[in-house]
Amino acid sequence: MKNSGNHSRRSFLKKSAIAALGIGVANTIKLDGLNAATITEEPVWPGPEDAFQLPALGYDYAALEPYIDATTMQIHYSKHHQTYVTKLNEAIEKAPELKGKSLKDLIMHINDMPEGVRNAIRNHGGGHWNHSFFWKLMSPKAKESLMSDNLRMAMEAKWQNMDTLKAEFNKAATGVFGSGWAWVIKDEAKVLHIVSTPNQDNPMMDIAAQRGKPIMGIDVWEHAYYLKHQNKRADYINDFWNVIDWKQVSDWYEGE
Ligand code: MN3
Repeated sequence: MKNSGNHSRRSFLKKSAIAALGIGVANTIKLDGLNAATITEEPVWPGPEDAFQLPALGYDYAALEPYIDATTMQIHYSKHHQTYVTKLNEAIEKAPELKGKSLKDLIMHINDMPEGVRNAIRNHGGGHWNHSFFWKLMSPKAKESLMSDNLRMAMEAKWQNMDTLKAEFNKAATGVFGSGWAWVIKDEAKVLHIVSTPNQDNPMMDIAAQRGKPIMGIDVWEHAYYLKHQNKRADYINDFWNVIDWKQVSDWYEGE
């Protein structure tokens, strides 16, 4: 799950710091607090049990190479996604009546959110949901993953074949102006559609232009690809097709 190289480096730095400061075992708890801010690269969430947390990535940062590079994965997951989680929790601290609600429940009811935190829930709640979905959608074993018969039939009913789906999806993803996402969603009749959303909006949100449940999607914020692909978003989108876990997409399609 974690990048083992970085983990070893962190362990080494931590031990070095302990040695350098001459701090014994009895004081390591205090030092751990210091580490969380200064040395640890992995996210640390010190909040209460019911706070939102960064989900496990499920694979190594380098696992999606050469399509998505390890540095992008590390920064995207441990910095960008963590920031959405932290800021979502900060918003909920300001509106404690929201505590205990599921992330899905929050983002499906943006219009009902207290005005003071509405934008924060929209941006950071959306960011948390979207990225949690994105990490699960991608897999180092993508090439062995198969689409279910039902998903294939739904896909062919809409686009006739994969090539057409790919062309339409790529057009939507390339066409997002600025930061946002392109998605394949299913509506209540399980019919598929391609949509895009700005910023961290999500098609399940009550504010979305076309609503539905995502079964596939791509983050086209520059932070998702700039280190490797620079300004060539289309190249990133093409690479992305190599890391889609079709078994996972099928499970989302078959599910409620
Ligand atoms: Mn992102």
